[in-house]
Amino acid sequence: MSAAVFRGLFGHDPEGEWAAPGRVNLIGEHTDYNDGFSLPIALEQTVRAWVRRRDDGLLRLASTRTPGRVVELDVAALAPGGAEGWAAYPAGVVWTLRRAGHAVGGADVLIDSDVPAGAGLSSSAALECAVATAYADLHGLGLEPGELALLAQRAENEFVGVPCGVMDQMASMCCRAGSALHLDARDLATRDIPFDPAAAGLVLLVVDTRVHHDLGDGAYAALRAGCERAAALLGLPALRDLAPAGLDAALGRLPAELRPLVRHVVTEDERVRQAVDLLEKDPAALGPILTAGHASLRDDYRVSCPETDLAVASAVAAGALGARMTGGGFGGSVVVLVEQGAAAEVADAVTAAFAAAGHTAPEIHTATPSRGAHRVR
Ligand code: GAF
Repeated sequence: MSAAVFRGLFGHDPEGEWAAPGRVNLIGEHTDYNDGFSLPIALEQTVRAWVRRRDDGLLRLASTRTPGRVVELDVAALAPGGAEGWAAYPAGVVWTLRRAGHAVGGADVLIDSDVPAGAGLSSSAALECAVATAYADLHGLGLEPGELALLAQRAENEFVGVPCGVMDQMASMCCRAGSALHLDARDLATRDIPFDPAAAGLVLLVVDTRVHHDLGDGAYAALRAGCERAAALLGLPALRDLAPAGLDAALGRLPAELRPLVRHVVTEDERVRQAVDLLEKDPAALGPILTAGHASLRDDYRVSCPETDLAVASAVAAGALGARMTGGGFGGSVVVLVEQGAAAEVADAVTAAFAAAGHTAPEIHTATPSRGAHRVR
C-alpha cells in the first residue's frame, strides 16, 4: 500500500522496504549513559522506510503522517540544525554516515509507522534505524547492527541535539524475536535472553499513558550531566564502576542533590543482573523487581509522573505481578507483567483508575518480544 503512495509522490518504485521496531525496556533505565546494563525487548510495532537512491544529491523525505508533503534537502549541505521535526532523524542518519566516511548520497524516502510517537517506546530510534538499515543495505556498507546503532545514536546526539544513550538504537537494531536483549552499554556486548511470555503463562501489557514525553527539553540532559558529575567526584570513569558494596560510603562523599541519582543507577544495574537470572529460570518472579525499579525512578531519579505512578499502582493493586515506567520518563508508557488469566482485569482496572482520576484514557496493548531492524522486501 505505501509502495503505491511512494510511486504517487516520487513517480517511481522504491528499491525496497525496511523496518525497525520500537522497544520496551524491561529493566535498566537511565543506566546506558552510565556505561551500565539494560534489558529491552523489541516491539511488533515498527517504523517502515521505502527508499530509492537518487544520483542528484537530493534527500527527499515524506511521511504517511503528513500526506502529500515532501521535505527536500541537499545532502552535501546537511548540517546539525538544518532539518526540522521528524525529518531531522533520517537527515541526521545520512549526515552521520557521510561524516563516518561512507560514500552515500541522496534518496527518495517514504516513512510509515505504527510506533506511537512520544509514548516512550523509542519511535525516534526506530526511525533512525529503519533509514540506517536501508542505506547500509542499498550501499552494501557491510556494517554490523551494533555499528549502525552507534551511528544512529550519533545522529540523534550530534545532528538532532538530544544527548540520549545507546539503548534504544541497540534494541531496535539487535533484538531477536522470542528474546530480551541484555546490553552492556560500555562495550556494546549483547546477549539474547530467551523470553516467551505466552509460553510462561504471562502477558506483558504496555500502557501508553498518553502523557507525551520529550527528551529534548533539557531534563534528560540535566540528569545525565548530574550522573557524570557524580562519577567525576568519585574518581570513577562512570557510575557503572561503583559496586553496590561501596554505595553507602560513596554517597557520603557526594553533595545531597547527587545522592539519589547515584543510588538509582547503582541499584538499577543490580536489578538488571537479578532480572537476567530470573528471566532464564522463573520469569514470573521478575514482577517485584519491575515494581522496585519503578519506585527508584519515582523517588530517587524523579522521572515518573502522576499518570505513570497511577498506572503502576492500579495495575499492581489489581493483581499484576509487577509494573514500571519504561523509557526516559516524564510521561510515556508503563510495562506491566501479569498472569494470562488476570490480564483483562488488570487492563480494565488501570483504565478505570485513569477515568476516576480524570486522566485521558490510556492505550493498552500486549507486547511480544520481536525481531530487530530488517529488510521487508
Ligand atoms: C531514553 C534514551 F534515549 C535512552 O538512551 C535511555 O537513556 C532511556 O531514555 C532511559 O533508560 O529512551
